[in-house]
Amino acid sequence: MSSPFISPDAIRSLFCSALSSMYRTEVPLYGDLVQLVDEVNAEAIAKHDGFEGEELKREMEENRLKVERHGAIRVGKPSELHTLRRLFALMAMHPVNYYDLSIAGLPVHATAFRPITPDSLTINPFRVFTSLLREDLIEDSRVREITRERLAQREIFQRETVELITKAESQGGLTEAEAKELVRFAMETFRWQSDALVEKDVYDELKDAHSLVADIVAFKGPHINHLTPRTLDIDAVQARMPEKHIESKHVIEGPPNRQCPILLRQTSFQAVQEPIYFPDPRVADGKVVGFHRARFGEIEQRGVALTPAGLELYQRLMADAERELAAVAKELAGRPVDNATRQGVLQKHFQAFPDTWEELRARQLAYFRYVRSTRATRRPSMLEGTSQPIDTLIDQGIIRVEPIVYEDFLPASAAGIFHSNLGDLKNLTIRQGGPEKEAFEAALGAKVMDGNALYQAQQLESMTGMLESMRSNVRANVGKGGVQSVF
Ligand code: OOG
Ligand code: NI
Repeated sequence: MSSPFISPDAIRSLFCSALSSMYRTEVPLYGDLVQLVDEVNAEAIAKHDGFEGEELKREMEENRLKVERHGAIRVGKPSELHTLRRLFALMAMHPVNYYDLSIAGLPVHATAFRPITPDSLTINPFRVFTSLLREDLIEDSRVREITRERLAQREIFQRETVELITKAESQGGLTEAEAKELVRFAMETFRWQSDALVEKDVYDELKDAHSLVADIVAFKGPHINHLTPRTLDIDAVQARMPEKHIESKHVIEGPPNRQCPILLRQTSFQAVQEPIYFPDPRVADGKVVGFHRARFGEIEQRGVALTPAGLELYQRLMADAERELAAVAKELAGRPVDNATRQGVLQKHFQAFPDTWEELRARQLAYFRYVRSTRATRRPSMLEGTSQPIDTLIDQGIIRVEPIVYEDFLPASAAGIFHSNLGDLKNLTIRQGGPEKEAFEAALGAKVMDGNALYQAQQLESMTGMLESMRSNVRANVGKGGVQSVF
């Protein structure tokens, strides 16, 4: 009998699409960005027509690109993170990697909920970067007290959301109707709520301590603060923003432009200023107006996932480049280094990072998927009697190698993105704390997975899967031509 439940992948797609529609109406900038990204992606794909195989732009990728988004939210207390983990699990999204943002002066730590299997990622690679406030890093004891007290009172989930999560866990899934209900109620948690949880003077006090604390504690819900489409050419999108009257403000985070994109390049745009209403019993309608900046636009370009050796090289070159950029900034006497200068310095340092797929693979700097090429399917006799190294089979076009996309985030870029959108951080003092991964996992109610281990497993599985399929191909031909050896 077929299952009465819809697949977690389908629930994720419903959720992501509902969120995207909601965000489009809430933040018009998002709709404009998506339109521009779609245009640039279509052009990039057209330009690379016929160059299949090695490129990241496989056909599958093109399908996934149209829906690919990542969002971000910030929650205040452990129980909120815990319920989010249960909610996302129903959509086959699991916590991958631990991000300690205290090193960047931010009183939060984070993970990203995302699909983890290649099939799931192909269907819809939706991810949510999720931060949890670290009360222990708030310097001011009064602000810490307010934070604790206000967060204790708030409930960011609808009763129905929690009931449906519990139901799904006990019955092993959700019917399509139940899944739609879940998505509808869950949207309430993610949407913008302009009625603040706290009074104006409390908001001001929180904001004075740290605008991130105000953004997390002063509201009734953890409004999704951006929803990012993925582009194939971030430089082109950046260059064409003025055409669409979108103000591009910040430098591109991450590595420079390359023939073979690596990791993640991102750029974000100044958050919109929005009215918020504080409760105030002294005025006639019980509310006073104020303003808050929380929601912003962002785009990203994803490249190949790097091995630990590749990451080490990346970090070393980035550190060298940042040192040079710091010297440039000094000469500018406080004026920010512009994007062109930054990219030039990065390009120079990244000459030392191999930029062909062959070399990245040979030096084991990046992860690849090994697939049997269609040539091998059509000409099984090519495999008979062979005992050849994998590199020869790749050279002969029998095995095709494809880069594995980096599905995670970069701590330094994430920190930069927080900073560029929090406005002026008047008083950026937080306690020095160091990572608290165990406390984070205790709140989550699960261990965070290791992104690197996932890429490694994916590479290995593709290799064993491919070898197995070649063996059975050879076996099928025994008797037709006589096979002496199988690898
Ligand atoms: C999250 C910032 C991190 C990214 O793309 O690195 C992020 C936030 O501002 O809440 O989304
Ligand atoms: Ni982001």
